[in-house]
Formats: sequence, structure tokens, C-alpha cells
Amino acid sequence: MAMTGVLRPGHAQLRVLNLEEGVRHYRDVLGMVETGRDAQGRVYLKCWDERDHNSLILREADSAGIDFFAFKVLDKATLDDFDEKLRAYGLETARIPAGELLETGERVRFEIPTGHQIELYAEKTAVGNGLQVLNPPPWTPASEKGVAPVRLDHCLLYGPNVEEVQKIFTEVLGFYLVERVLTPDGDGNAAIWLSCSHKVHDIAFVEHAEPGKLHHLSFMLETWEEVLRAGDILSMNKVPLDIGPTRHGVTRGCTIYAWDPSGNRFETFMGGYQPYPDYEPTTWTFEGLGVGGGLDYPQRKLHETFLTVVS
Ligand code: M3P
Ligand code: FE
Repeated sequence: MAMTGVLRPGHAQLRVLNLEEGVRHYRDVLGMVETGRDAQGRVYLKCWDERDHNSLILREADSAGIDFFAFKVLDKATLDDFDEKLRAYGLETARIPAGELLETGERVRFEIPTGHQIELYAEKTAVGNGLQVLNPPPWTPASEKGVAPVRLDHCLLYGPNVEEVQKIFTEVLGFYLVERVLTPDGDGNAAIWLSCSHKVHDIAFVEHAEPGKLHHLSFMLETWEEVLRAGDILSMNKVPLDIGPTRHGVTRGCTIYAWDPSGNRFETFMGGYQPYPDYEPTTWTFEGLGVGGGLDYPQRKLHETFLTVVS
């Protein structure tokens, strides 16, 4: 499909209880590349195959969770256009100057009704993926270090008013609904998976009373063998696993959910399918999330932590 408007998830800023412990987890166990530290003490990382300067920013704080999640848009004109459309829709936006995040251009930030801060930006320094662009090899030693996901792929956020958030993402930002889980009474959506691309989701939401919560940040691998290898590496490093390795019925992703040292859940996954905006969204009943295998297709059970543990 033509790629205009919102291109992809670009960065997430995560709160960790102990910075160096967080760095050890994301850099040494997950295998991300540390690309910088700023005057506030924040640490910047990227996955090996990402080309822009950073996709994960760690900030030490008293509580775990997510400060903001950002999408890269096509160019400056697109950024200005979205800013105008968000305001016309009735949302307040703020402009955060270029350079407030290292190697990152001006950002447009707004709060959505689930209580999350979402950002758009058009510019971030391209530092490359360690491969030359002329006749490159397929991988480098950096791509074999730790779990070594290729990119930050999506996040799942928990908060109230998911119906309003769906409208903002679909009517203003150009996303489309790929899958959903109905509420127990079948009247509304308990969960939605939204795409701005050809991916099965770029962001997802679950209806939840408490605003602004993070369910997981997700990192993409390319094969099922790599997901199993991730399970080995996480276990060798005593990283607590939540679910998996298994397959979600929802999105068909093959997955592991686990917790970082601060209690932020992260996912390493592969697969899914390639949806288009004209596809009819796949619908799961609330019961189907559990016994229908939506969450865990082989086991067909609703792991209790899925609905209760967030950061
Ligand atoms: C993902 C994913 C559920 C599926 C979640 C899906 C809640 O996290 O990456 O595909 O059933
Ligand atoms: Fe996920």
C-alpha cells in the first residue's frame, strides 16, 4: 500500500525503577544498541535493524510505565497537517521543540481519552543499521547479540474510552481496525488492534478503568526459532516470563510475554498476517479471547495476568 501520513511506531519512553538495571536488560539481554545519553540522564536505544537514532528511551522514575508513544510521519507538512486536524477534532496539542529528545525533530504531543500521551514527529537522524546501503550483507555480528529483535513493532495500552480513541486513530490519523474483542455483553469493544500500515497492528488498546497504563511494548523477530531462542535467553538471564512461547489467535502472532526488571511487560514475537484497509475486521467474542484461543490459541485459556497486570 502507499505509505503516506503516519509511517510507523517511532519511539516509546519507558519509566524504569533503576536505570542501569533497565539498560542491562534492554541492551545486554534484549540486545538493543545503546545510541546515547542526555543531560537529564535518559538512555537511548534502538533495535539493530532500525535506521533512525532511537526507538526506546529509558527514564529512571519512582514508578514503572510509559511516558509517551510516538509515530513517525512522512514529512514536516504532514506533521503540520495532523496538528491542525487534531485541533479541529477538538484535541489539545503541544509542540515540543527539536532536540528535546536526542537527534529527534519537533514533536506534536496530545493526550488521548485513554490517558496516554501520543506523539507525532517527522524527523530523526538516520544512523543506519550497521550495514552499508550498497551491496549489503544480510546481517552483522550486532544482529546476533542477545534476543536481537529487528524493530520496536507496536504497543498495547490499557485505559478508559477506547471507543473515542478508535475514532481519533481512524478518523484523524488514518489508521484502520484490523481485529477487535467484544465486551462480555457484546455491545462494544473490549479491545482493538489498529494498523497504519500493512502490519497486523501498530497500536492496540484494551478498555480498562485506570488511565494511562502500559500492557506491553513489542519487539519483532523474524522466525519462530528466534522466538524459542528468545525464550532460552530470557530464561538464562532469569527474566520472568508471563505467557508463552505460544501463538495468539488474535493477530496470529507467535509470542512470548515477559517482564523487565521494573515490571514493564514486553513482548518478543514473530508472524501475524498482512491486512489491507478494505478487509472486514476480525471479531472475537469476549469468551473467544479465552476458550476460543484469542489470547493463547494452543492452550485456549485466558491467563489471568492478561487482564490484571499492567504498569
Ligand atoms: C498481541 C500481538 C490477544 C492478543 C494480543 C496480541 C490479547 O500482543 O502482538 O499480536 O489476544
Ligand atoms: Fe503484542
